Amino acid sequence: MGNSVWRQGPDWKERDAMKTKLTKIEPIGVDNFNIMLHGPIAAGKSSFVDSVKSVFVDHVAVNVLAQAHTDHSCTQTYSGHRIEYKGSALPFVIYDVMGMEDSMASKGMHSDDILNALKGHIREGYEFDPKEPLDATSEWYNAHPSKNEKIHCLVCVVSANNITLQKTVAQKMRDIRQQANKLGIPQIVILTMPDLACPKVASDLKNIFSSTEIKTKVDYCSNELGAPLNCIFPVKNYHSETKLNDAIDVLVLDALIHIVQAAKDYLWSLQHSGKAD
Ligand SMILES: Nc1nc2c(ncn2[C@@H]2O[C@H](COP(=O)(O)OP(=O)(O)OP(=O)(O)O)[C@@H](O)[C@H]2O)c(=O)[nH]1
Ligand SMILES: [Mg+2]
Repeated sequence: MGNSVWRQGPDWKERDAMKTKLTKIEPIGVDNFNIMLHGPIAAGKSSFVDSVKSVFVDHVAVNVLAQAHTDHSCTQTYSGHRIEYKGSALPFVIYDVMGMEDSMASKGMHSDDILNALKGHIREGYEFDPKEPLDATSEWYNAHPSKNEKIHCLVCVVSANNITLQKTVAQKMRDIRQQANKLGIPQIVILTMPDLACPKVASDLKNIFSSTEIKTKVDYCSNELGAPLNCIFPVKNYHSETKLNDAIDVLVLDALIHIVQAAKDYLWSLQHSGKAD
């Protein structure tokens, strides 16, 4: 393992400034930035929502959403998570979905539902049915979503520990990526569980940008998903910690700032291309 850095990461002392920055990024033409997470099962999607909550509530939000490892998706319901900070709601809502699995027919989320959700067709509270996507005649189907109900940034969550994606899952993720590209929706990749992928990172998270193991995983992710390297952010979620940790917070905030900024750029271009409804 060399000591040279593969990315100039965020400043580890900037936690509070980064939090303030996030409160000040204003949505353009909508009430909130709508962010949607997707990815394989047990990749750390719900843990990321919990980690973001923890950073802002100033204590570790214990296992509100995340579940211990299983072979099927624990998140079943489509729900948006809103976070309060200093008496006001933060300007983003994070939508958590069911994980994707190899055998689409059995347990995982249907790709069509990810597209339905991206376009704002799925109402919050909907229980995903892995056997079939939401039908347009269902009461849960929103046929005419407003721009406030559409997704403004899609975040793909992948575990660095279990990165070798099943071929069908990787293909599904590339398909979704293409569809989102067609809609012009920006995409960010979050690489979770870096602590399980590199002992040097497990002992000190601040080694993350000099870890060759993590760099290899970031490269793999980029190739496999077709995502540019500068759209991939390693994040360590809160999972066993009982106290906040500056380095965990800074990585979570760094990823979140890029997600929200990508959403803002997208909304700006919608407004300036006359496509905003
Ligand atoms: N060591 C470590 N464990 C993590 C990390 N992120 C998540 N986990 C653990 O991984 C497991 C799965 O996390 P979840 O957040 O439930 O994953 P998910 O993607 O929401 O899973 P589904 O909803 O079932 O698709 C939990 O036991 C988490 O505590 C991380 O960065 N490091
Ligand atoms: Mg989940």
